[in-house]
Amino acid sequence: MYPLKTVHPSVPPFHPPSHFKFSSESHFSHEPFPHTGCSVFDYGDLTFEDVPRADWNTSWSVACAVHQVAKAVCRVIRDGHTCVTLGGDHSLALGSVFGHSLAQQNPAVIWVDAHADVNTPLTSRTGNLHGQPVAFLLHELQDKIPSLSGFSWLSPCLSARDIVYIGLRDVDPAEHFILKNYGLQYFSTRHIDELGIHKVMEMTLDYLIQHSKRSIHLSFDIDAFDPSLAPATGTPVPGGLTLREGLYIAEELHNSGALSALDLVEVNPRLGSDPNAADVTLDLAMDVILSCLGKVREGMHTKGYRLPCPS
Ligand code: 5AB
Ligand code: MN
Ligand code: MN
Ligand code: MN
Repeated sequence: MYPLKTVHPSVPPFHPPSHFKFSSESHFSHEPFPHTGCSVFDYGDLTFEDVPRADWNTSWSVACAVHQVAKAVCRVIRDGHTCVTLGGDHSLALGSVFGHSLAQQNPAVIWVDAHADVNTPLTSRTGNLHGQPVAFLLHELQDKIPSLSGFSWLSPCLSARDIVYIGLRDVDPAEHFILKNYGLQYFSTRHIDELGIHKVMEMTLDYLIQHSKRSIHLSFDIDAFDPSLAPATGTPVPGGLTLREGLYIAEELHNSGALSALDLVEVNPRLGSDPNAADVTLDLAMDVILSCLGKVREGMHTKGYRLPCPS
């Protein structure tokens, strides 16, 4: 039997914050979340103003939306909870990581993704803001970022040494330049092939945590997985993580005890070639979230559990 440790779900006392509601959808469940023993408070959906189609990809509309995300994530973490943010495209991490950094000093970021999302507005060949959030967040790149309308609330909150990438396999030339020249730590899928996911996680946590106690922000882009597992996403790239690698990352982050925020992004139920695409992708996203919150593959039982005896 390995590891020699027994897992009991513990249900910590949970008090839903009385002062805070996003929408009438807010909902507190006293039932432990399935398989995890966690209590869950659904803060509801954020509501965004309607944006005319012509403005969909303008920085202003994205900036307003992610500013709301930042304020929301900050409050959830200040309330003492682990914040799960569901997306939606990866530009939301601009808000979630910034919001996390307002609530807790110097969070460490683990960016699980096929892509490095570190283009600047001047290097991006697509103009997609979801390919750029890391560049906006890094102190080291600030002199390379033009001022964009709507982003005056945002200031860089990460240094290059605060982030580790896992799963990279589609990196633009300018992004590769940035990774190499600014000393960003990354494990591409080739590194995972070489080292195994166990070693990759050990090195990631050693590098980010060392002796200091700091909180972890996991920004998990579903396209890190192989497209055969996660077809309903916008920019699938062949040769991705296996289910077991993805779950191992999530379980290790739960075991670290330091996970304060989780983004699960780039799930788009409208995409994918067959009718099952959305369902399998959503199930996979759910599996990652549950593992981050304490679900373990070996199974679990409650502390006072007794086997029934025949009467
Ligand atoms: B995602 C690309 N590098 O900048 C770009 O899905 C892809 O959040 C970005 O990781 C993919 O548009 C963004 C070509
Ligand atoms: Mn991404
Ligand atoms: Mn991606
Ligand atoms: Mn994508």
